[in-house]
Amino acid sequence: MKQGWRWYGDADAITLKEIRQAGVTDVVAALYERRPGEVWPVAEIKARAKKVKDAGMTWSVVESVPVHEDIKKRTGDWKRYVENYKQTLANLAKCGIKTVCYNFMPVLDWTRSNLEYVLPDGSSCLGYNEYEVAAFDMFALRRPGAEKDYDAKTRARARRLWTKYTAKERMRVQKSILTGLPGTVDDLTPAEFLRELKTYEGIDDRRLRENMYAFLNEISPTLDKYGVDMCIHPDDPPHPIFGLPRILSNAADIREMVRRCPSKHVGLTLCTGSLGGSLANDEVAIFREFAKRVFFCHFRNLEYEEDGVFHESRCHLVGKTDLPALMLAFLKEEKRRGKGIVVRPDHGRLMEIDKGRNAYCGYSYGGRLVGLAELRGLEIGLKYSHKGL
Ligand code: DNO
Repeated sequence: MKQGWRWYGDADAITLKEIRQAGVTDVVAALYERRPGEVWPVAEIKARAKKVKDAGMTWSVVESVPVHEDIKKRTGDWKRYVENYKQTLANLAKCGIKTVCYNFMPVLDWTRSNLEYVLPDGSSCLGYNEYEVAAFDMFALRRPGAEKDYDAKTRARARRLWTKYTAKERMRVQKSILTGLPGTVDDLTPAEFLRELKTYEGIDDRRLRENMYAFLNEISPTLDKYGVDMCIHPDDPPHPIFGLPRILSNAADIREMVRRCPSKHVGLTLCTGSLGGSLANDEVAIFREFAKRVFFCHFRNLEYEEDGVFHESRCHLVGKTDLPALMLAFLKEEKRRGKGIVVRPDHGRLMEIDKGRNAYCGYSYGGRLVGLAELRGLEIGLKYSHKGL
């Protein structure tokens, strides 16, 4: 397991020195200051890579090169953005960075309804409650036609919840959804969000899928030429949201992508927490089925209160995903390849030692330090008990 860590560049509250002291060898970063659709210049990539190298590590994975909304919709300037995307990939490859994470979720990236879910010990983590999301959709955003997307039970429960919530709690849900997580491209107001949603009118599930396969096949010659591995980040939550289609949520979606996009460089970021957002997904089975196409991993875990309501686990190894079984399959795949795969501890609790540090939500030092140590311990333990791994 190559130990990875997401670093947000100079704006990050966590320093490269601290990251190195966590045991990290591989830094996961991006040129966050570049807007979606822009070409990433070689000089800027080199400068960032040098900083990481000077700190004793390697910038080996990009998370993310965002896909411009025009590409997802195939409208406006999409052709130019595809060319720019190819140029960015070529530039990254020229600097030796050949693993690129991205997603194909319309408008919103990653969505949570609670960025400060407080655990009994006072630390906090990220949470998701589908009733809060439904309530926000119907009663705060008032998206036209939203009611049609929820069954009677969800509508009733969402209404009860919203009536009970104080203005502060409602605002917490809104901010969690619209200002999103780091890596999200833009923070939106409800009015802007509604406007963005409108631009997806007429783009249904099938259309969005076709657009994604077309995009991947358009960039495939570049991937093949430079040996760049494109690893899509699964949808989170892994189902349609706010009337928007979501097309990479489960094994069937991955299977279809792989079938339609033959380049062996079209693959997956195995994100246990995102796939784990549906009780129907089996993350270990997904890893086993697509092992050859997994180029990067996010490992963490979820604790469910009930279907549709969950928060991140206290321990990266315990919860919805059978992380020990996954790690075993992962180590076997590394052995088969004869080389390591980068894993980053995905998110971590905000603990006492992080308070006042202004760390990005989910991207604390202490929480990820613990997460990475747990993963490393599991790896060592499994290698000890499974000789030859
Ligand atoms: C959240 C992240 C995602 C991820 C993007 C990749 O914490 O895992 O925002 O970076 O979806 O494109």
